[in-house]
Amino acid sequence: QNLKLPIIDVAELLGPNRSHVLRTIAEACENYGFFQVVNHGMEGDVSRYMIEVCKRFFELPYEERSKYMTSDMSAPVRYGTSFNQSKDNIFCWRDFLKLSAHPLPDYFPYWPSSPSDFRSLAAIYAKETKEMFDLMVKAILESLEIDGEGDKAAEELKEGSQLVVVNCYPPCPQPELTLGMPPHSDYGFVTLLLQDDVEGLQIMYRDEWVTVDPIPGSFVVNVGDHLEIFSNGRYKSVLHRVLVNSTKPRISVASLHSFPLTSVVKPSPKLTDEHNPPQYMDTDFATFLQYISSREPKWKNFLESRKIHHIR
Ligand code: AKG
Repeated sequence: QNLKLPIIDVAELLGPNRSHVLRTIAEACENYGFFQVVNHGMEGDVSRYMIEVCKRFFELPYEERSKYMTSDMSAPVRYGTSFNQSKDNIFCWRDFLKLSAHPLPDYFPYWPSSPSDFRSLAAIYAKETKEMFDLMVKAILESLEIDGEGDKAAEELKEGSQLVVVNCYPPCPQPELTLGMPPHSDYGFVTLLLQDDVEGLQIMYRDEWVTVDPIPGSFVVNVGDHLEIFSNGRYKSVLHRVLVNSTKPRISVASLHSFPLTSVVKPSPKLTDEHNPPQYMDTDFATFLQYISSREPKWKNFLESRKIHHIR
């Protein structure tokens, strides 16, 4: 079953219809945890070149790619196929390349220098997705109607972290036996996902897995764990997974944006009171790292572990 996600037209968001678009954003974040953006301002060439140069990265000889393999979660560049290759019994049917991207000058020198145009194309892409994030986050926070609290969070998020995750899913001879990525929600505030024209992304909607129709040139935007916590559960960080197929390779590029790694993430005081107590414990990056390094399987939902169960 395929799902058409709510579509947000950024040109319209910036025009006289802003309040109507903000309501659509709020409803999408409440009901789907996902929406797609079009007319977002990124030139088609920037996204096309990014996908194309990433394809070439994954075609490099293994010796070249494996230079970036590491189990150090805080390394500025990580290449791999699994959460922890040396420990995990089951691998996903994907290769990934993770690039820390903000502030760009701090990380850029560590990015792969092969293919020779990789760094420059990925840098343009990272910079433009960061700009798109700043714009989307302003709108998402405005849609929560929390005034100054939203502005404060937007300022903090401007200096937050950005991780660009490139996923390569090769064709799989027996796709029904595996997944490109197991069910997970995204750690972070918001993810902006670019996919090529091959479908594969599925989201949990009304207790069923549904496939998201790729719209060429669009971005899929999804609520991350930080936003669910910050909105005290109003906006949903929804489980998603990736299917693979037997004929076509697929590339996707996820840009994950979070509060700064040192921030403590908590429900906005504007969204809690005596009738609506906080639904989540305060959370920081160290808690997340501890969680993923201490449990098997790693993709179990981190957010569940942060929920407060009030006794009525
Ligand atoms: C992720 O990188 O966290 C994803 O969920 C990727 C989704 C996709 O490949 O469509």
